[in-house]
Amino acid sequence: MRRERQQLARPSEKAAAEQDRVTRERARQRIRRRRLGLGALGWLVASIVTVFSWSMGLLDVSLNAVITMLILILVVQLGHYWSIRSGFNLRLADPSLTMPHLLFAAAMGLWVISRASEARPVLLLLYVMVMLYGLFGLKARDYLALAILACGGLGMIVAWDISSGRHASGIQLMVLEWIIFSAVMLWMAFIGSYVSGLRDNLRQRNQDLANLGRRMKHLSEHDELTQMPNRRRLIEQLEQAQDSAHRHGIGFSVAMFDLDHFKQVNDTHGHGVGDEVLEQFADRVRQCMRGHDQAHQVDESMADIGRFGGEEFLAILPDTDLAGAERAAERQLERVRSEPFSTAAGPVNCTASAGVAEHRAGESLESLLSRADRALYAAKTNGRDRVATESTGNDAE
Ligand SMILES: Nc1nc2c(ncn2[C@@H]2O[C@H](COP(=O)(O)OP(=O)(O)OP(=O)(O)O)[C@@H](O)[C@H]2O)c(=O)[nH]1
Ligand SMILES: [Mg+2]
Repeated sequence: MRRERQQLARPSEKAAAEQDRVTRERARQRIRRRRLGLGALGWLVASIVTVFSWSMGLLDVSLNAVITMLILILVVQLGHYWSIRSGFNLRLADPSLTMPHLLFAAAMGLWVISRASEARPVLLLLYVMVMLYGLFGLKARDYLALAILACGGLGMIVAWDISSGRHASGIQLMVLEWIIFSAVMLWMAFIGSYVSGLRDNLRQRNQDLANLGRRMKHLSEHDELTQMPNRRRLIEQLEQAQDSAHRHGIGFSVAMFDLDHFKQVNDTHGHGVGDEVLEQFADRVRQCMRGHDQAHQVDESMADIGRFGGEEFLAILPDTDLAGAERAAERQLERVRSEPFSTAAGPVNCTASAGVAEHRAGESLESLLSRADRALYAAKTNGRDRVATESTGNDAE
């Protein structure tokens, strides 16, 4: 029960990353559905033109063949729609299914063109229109392969027409058609590779921007010297702990640490050595908070600790009462005094004091922090290198 409540209070980073991935995948699926709708519109136009050409006697095919073609197109479109809707496409190497879609379009287009006579030049334009669909979805290499396939396919049709004596009167025209079609296809492959380059650049920039955003967020929330959460982040974490206390009844305590006579360390050894002591102090309290299982545990609770100010550190201990917080703080101080800090100026002895306070229901953060601060002051006035609570402070006064 205790663990479950902690999960509620602070969803793990893994779950947040998974949620992020799911949101991104959903957005991609929406784009795929939109592109499928656009493609379906292209198919509709191509089908209407094909049926119209057939009704005018410009296609050498039977009614059954036309109906079969239309049914096939419909089935493929519905299948494509279903695979995106059900998420089946996500199991495939290319979830957008652009290449299979275009291969199908190429097969259909070549078949219609092979059955056309005078209407062939016009129908070739339709073929180009269908190929445009791949411009935004295919990699440059795939697009070039598709263009070569289309040129080769049309070349075979032309060669077959010539060898079989069909359209014998217009051989030059057919060859010219093929050359122009090939030129257009290759030109589109070139444009496709350019667009693909632009897309890659855009993706890379988005990625860089997202990384930069993450880096900025990290910098704005962490202290440069110790890499610990800074005051701003600690305040956010305190607000979360307060919210959790309000909503789920999970109380928390805070422990404020301050190095003793740290000014002397700076004055005696210099600011650089002072920085080294601060860094090592941060490492020690971090390790100490982690406990044995590397899960940031204090007694059974998850703890946050960060640099609250110059040489002042704050630990937030969820689900921990005053006595538990005192014990945790004692352990920290024990670890700090256990051995000197190893610095460029040699070993430096430095202790710390701590003031702890337990959050009271409905209490503001200002009030909680000022109670912890008063307790810290009491620890200092009572001789330093010790833990104090607010009541210790009263005793001292
Ligand atoms: N090296 C270094 N020193 C810092 C940093 N931030 C604050 N300080 C120093 O910390 C010292 C704090 O001094 P005081 O507030 O007088 O406290 P103290 O000497 O630790 O004495 P008590 O806390 O009362 O035991 C000052 O000398 C600050 O310059 C920092 O990032 N690096
Ligand atoms: Mg100090």
